[in-house]
Amino acid sequence: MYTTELQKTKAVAGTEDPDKLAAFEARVAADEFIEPKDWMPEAYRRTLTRQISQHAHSEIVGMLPEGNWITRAPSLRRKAILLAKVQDEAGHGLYLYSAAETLGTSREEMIEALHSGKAKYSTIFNYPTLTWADIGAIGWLVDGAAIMNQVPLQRTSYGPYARAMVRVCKEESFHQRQGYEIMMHLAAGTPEQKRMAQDALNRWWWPSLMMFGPPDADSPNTAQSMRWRIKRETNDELRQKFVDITVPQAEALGLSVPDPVLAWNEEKGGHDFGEIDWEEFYAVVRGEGPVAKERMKARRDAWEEGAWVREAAAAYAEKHARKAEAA
Ligand code: BYC
Repeated sequence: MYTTELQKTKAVAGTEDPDKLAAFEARVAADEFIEPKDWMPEAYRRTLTRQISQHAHSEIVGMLPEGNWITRAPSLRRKAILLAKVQDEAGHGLYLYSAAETLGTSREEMIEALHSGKAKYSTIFNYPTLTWADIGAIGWLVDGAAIMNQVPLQRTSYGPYARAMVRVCKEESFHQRQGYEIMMHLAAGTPEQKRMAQDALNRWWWPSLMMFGPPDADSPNTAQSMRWRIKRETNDELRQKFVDITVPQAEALGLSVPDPVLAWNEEKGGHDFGEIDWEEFYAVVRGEGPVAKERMKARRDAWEEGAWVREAAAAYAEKHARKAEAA
């Protein structure tokens, strides 16, 4: 069994030293964390840099749809909560960029890859937030999907990524609850408010299911990432769990999930659900999402307009380094 796994890995890792690779594989198999200074196959380093940096970009781009609603939130309490949530997302981005930097790629290089369109970020953030109910739906569904994906990542094989996930998951749980609480208020409100909540669920349901990535059979990275314990559960497994947890939550709100095929399947102990529009998914991945251009423009503008802050911080750090040297 182990030899087979190793052979498969060799095919991916190509020219790696077989002894080092075998020792690495054994550590992963024993559930040891791999740390930044440890030897690792180049393909492992590349996959992690890709996944962690894309995860970081998602957190930062994910601030935009909700940030749009801070000034329009319906009360001071809602504004304060939303402001705190958006700040949390910035923090998640920072832990994740730091975790990715430990693999040897600088933050500037990662951000340049985002701005040039080379690096991806989650498809979900290419959809517009049209009403206040969308903020409820994002917390409930988008943060809910994010937690489902991130809880297993607390046990991912790369130490800095796993440790970043612990705090991220705690904060995401709060985010999910605040979104669900918004939905509870709207769903129990006036008929117009309930309609807004249903409309938000209709628009965010399918994009939330797409967050888990392509079906396992069409996912080029899953098999290797499962072997290296970067991913602990596959895209389809996590998607199924998300559907099974979320459907009763929609029922409790008195809202209906926009899927005519959705039904409990006693035999499999889970829901059957309709086919996801994978053409839409791949179009959004290619950068053709409804508000993709606005999102990238907002990020590029923020980077350019924030240049003076980075320069000031660098000048300050240099001044202190000089002082420390002189002392
Ligand atoms: N969107 O082989 P696959 C948040 C790409 S932020 C875009 O299955 P993998 C929040 C994939 O990158 C939460 N692209 O890939 C923030 C790959 O392309 P490349 C974000 C996607 O990596 C603010 C190709 O499709 N969470 O919650 O094994 C406010 C083939 O896919 C997507 C994370 O980033 C997608 N949805 O599995 C509120 C979690 N799906 O790179 C909330 C960490 C797939 O080979 N990431 N692609 O060219 C992961 O767990 C994994 O990377 C994925 C994909 C499950 C997403």
